[in-house]
Amino acid sequence: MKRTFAIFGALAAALAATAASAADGAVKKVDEGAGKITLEHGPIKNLGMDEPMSMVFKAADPAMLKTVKPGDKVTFEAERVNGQITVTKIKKK
Ligand SMILES: [Cu+2]
Repeated sequence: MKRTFAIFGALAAALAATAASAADGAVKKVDEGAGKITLEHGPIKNLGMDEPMSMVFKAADPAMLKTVKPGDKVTFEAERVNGQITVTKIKKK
């Protein structure tokens, strides 16, 4: 029983460490056909990106690409999903 709790605690700590944190960005390009979005973004701590850059992200849900357009300033969350850097949440500022 004690062992079960120790494993659960370690798992909770691991999940907390990889939890997505919100990042700021600007939409450069939206490719609905490919389900991808290009964002110019600030630091994304959970992905180890400390420098601002412009890059392509996969959209977790293609529907989210209809909510933003090039030029929009956004806040978003991104995570590595099956090896692909994926936007899991995006919101126009
Ligand atoms: Cu990046």
